[in-house]
Formats: sequence, C-alpha cells, structure tokens
Amino acid sequence: MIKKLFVALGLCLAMSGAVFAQSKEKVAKTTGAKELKTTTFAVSGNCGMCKATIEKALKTKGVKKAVWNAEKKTVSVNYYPTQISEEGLHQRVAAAGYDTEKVKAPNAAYEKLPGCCKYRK
Ligand SMILES: [Cu+2]
Repeated sequence: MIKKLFVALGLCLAMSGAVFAQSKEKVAKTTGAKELKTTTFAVSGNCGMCKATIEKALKTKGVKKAVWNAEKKTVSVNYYPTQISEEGLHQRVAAAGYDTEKVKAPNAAYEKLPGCCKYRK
C-alpha cells in the first residue's frame, strides 16, 4: 500500500518535472533573440548588380548576413527567427524584383530592374 503511494508520488514528481522542462523550453523560444538560423533558398538573377540588389534587400533588422550565389542562384541568409520570419525574407527579395522559390516578384518591381538584370525570358 505504502509502496504504491511512493510510486504514485514519484510519477507525480516526474510529470511535474516534464512540465517544468517544457515551459522552460517555451521561454527559451520566445526570448531566444540570440538564436541564429541559416537558410538557403533559390533566387533568380543574372549578374553582379542582381547580387547587390538581392543582398541589399535583405539588409534589414534580424538579418546578420546574406550572400547570393550567382552560379547556383541561391541566397544564404543568417537571421534571427525571432525578429524576421523566413517568409519575410522571401517577401523582401520579391519586393526588390527577384523571384524566390516561394514568392514571385510583382511585375511592377520586376519591370524596374535594369535591362541586364531581367532574368525572365
Ligand atoms: Cu543583374
């Protein structure tokens, strides 16, 4: 009988411990401003000017580093997910006139690109 009680008590403690660990993790997620993430995604483009425009578009709060690779046509971004979402990164590149693998650039933004940068055939 007493033994059973101890087992129940032990179970209780183990469970509250798990809950505690979980809430701690949640706190780390919401306050983890220092948590740096890297993502790489496809972005259309042609030349060095495209590179400059794409990288400039990503120079914003929450982005530590953005490098567009003209050969692979991908951009690698180091960013803080608590300050900008991955979706937000795509939106910014698209708004500058460049299609990403997820977000197509609006025609108006694309038309503003210099002739050498018009990557759509
Ligand atoms: Cu270009």
